[in-house]
Amino acid sequence: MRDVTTPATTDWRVTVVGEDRRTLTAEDVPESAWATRDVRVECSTGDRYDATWRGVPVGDALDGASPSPDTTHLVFESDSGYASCVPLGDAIGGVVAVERDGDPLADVEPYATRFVASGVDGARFVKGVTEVRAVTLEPGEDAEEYETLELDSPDYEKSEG
Ligand SMILES: Nc1nc2c(c(=O)[nH]1)N[C@H]1C(S)=C(S)[C@@H](COP(=O)(O)O)O[C@H]1N2
Ligand SMILES: [Mo]
Repeated sequence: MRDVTTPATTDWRVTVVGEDRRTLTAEDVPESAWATRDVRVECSTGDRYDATWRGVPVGDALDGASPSPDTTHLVFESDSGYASCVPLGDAIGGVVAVERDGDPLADVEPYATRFVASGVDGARFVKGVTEVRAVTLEPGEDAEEYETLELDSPDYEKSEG
């Protein structure tokens, strides 16, 4: 399905919300701005696999949206409503992946984007990420209140793991 005028990766769009709001698209993020991460996907059921992911570094994506210096967590939200809330320090080294093991996600999965980061459990690797939001939690505030890990679209039925 590729031709010479269309880049390998299918259409995707992710809005990053800090003090500013910035939308990243497949068209305006060049591959030269991508990074590669080897990240294990591990479910609480014990299923796991290792993969090499390429995509937009979370830190770079965030920088463009002028996050508050008080930011403590990032909320990753999918178009299905599934959402995870990850401590900034864990999320910042991750990527909004658009490729896994050399394949555009959109070619092999029903979603085109996915958050992954080392040291974060697989349940928080939101598939079909459409929004990344910087939030500031008060001390003692529960990150899980910002999450919707159960609500799932059947479109995202796991193909493995
Ligand atoms: N949007 C969305 N993302 C999701 C899920 C989901 O149901 N919906 N399941 C999560 C869970 S519980 C796990 S363990 C991993 C599974 O990823 P895999 O399909 O690559 O094994 O995706 C996570 N990301
Ligand atoms: Mo899971």
